[in-house]
Amino acid sequence: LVASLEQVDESYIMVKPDGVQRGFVGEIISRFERKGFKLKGLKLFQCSKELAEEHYKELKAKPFFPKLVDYITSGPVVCMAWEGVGVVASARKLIGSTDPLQAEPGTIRGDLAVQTGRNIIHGSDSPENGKREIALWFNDGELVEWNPAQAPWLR
Ligand code: FUP
Repeated sequence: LVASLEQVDESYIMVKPDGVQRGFVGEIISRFERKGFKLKGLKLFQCSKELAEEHYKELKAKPFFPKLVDYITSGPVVCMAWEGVGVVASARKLIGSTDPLQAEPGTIRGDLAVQTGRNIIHGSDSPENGKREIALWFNDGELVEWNPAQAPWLR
């Protein structure tokens, strides 16, 4: 086995309320599994206004901030922690541009969404924010360290 010199990162990925309600949870999880990333945490969760405001605190001054908080708290979200080489940048490619009309076909937003304010999925924008957001959305004990290579089922 060749040791990878690449950075192993963590990304916080979240299916937003519209993605959950439209039935895209399975498809979104599947895209990350197929790419080759490792799931470390997963839950369905109704988020509070306070948590939504903390998650998006860098956008607090934006005119769309109150609507964004209303949107994220409007129903359950699916919270995920994914690990892998370059997962933060790679997830953003899989997800596509913030504005789904600019997102390329083949990306999650490009295939499944229309409006920026209803863009079905969140992905961390830096490895630092990946760590920050996973710590914000998950409690200790909700994240699992495991090694898929040790699974004997396919051998
Ligand atoms: P992204 O990293 O692609 O999620 O994009 P941003 O962090 O720039 O924006 C976070 C969320 O704010 C977007 F997913 C949707 C919302 N948003 C708006 O509603 N209007 C805007 O003009 C920009 C962002």
